Amino acid sequence: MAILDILNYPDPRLHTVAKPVKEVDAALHRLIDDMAETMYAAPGIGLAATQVNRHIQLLIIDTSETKDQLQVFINPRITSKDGEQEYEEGCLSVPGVYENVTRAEKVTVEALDETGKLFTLEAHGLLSVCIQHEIDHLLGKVFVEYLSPLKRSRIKNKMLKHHRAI
Ligand code: QAP
Ligand code: CO
Repeated sequence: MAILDILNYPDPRLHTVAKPVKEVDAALHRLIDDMAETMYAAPGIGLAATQVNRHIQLLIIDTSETKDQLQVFINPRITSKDGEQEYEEGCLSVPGVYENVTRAEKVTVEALDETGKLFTLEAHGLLSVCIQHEIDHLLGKVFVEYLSPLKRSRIKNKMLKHHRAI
């Protein structure tokens, strides 16, 4: 396993639209393992392949307290959304920034698991937010794009300054 580099906002590669996964093979399993190690080390609760500069429709989530319930979503598709909730989101690609975002309360998602088997999941609360946040990454969208232009530009400047300091 290996820890992968995470792209930091405002890296333009975060706006790449991911392509569907064609085959669930050994190379994909290797990427899933590396992404899991990267997410747990951060620590984070969700990571999309886009964030590690791999532009395929793959994301992983673990919202458990015990950090031992990895959920893998390959070629995920939201088939229904319901209600509204506001949640203070963060992102491994925007370190140190936490802002409220309004999203659907409930989502139904269809995806392949790590064995290539199709499953359907109905998610609420944090898991629902996380699924929507990570699917946005696969569409080239970062959560700060839901904020006002002023807030977004402040965050952009903060990130750029931070990088210059390293
Ligand atoms: C997305 O985000 C998410 O700023 C996953 O310094 C977040 O794992 C969905 C993290 C909240 C729903 C609610 C962020 C770690 C992790 C940071 C993450 C940081 C260190 C973010
Ligand atoms: Co994110």
